[in-house]
Amino acid sequence: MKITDLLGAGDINSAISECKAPESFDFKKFFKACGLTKKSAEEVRNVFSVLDQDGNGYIDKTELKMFLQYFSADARVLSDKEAQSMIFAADNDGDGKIGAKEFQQLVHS
Ligand SMILES: [Ca+2]
Ligand SMILES: [Ca+2]
Repeated sequence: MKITDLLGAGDINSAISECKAPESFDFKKFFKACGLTKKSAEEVRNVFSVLDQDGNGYIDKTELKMFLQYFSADARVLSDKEAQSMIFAADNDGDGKIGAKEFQQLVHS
């Protein structure tokens, strides 16, 4: 499944263009701009499975740094700080990774 099967291409583009500047990534704004917050739990889970590139059930920091590129191939890489802040917000069980349920809770929080 591709991300564009799940979210509108126009919404993705505007979400990405809002965080072009270094250190400007705000996951709450991004989820809203790309339309993810309006999706059902199941749809959010499908997006999660795209973001979990190696399919191990978690989005880790390495995968998270590539986060924007899963939405658009020419988007920038997130900084350690940006990736870490999203993990910090999502990681309820403290394992340092984002699980499917944690991701869904983060999107719908
Ligand atoms: Ca993974
Ligand atoms: Ca976790």
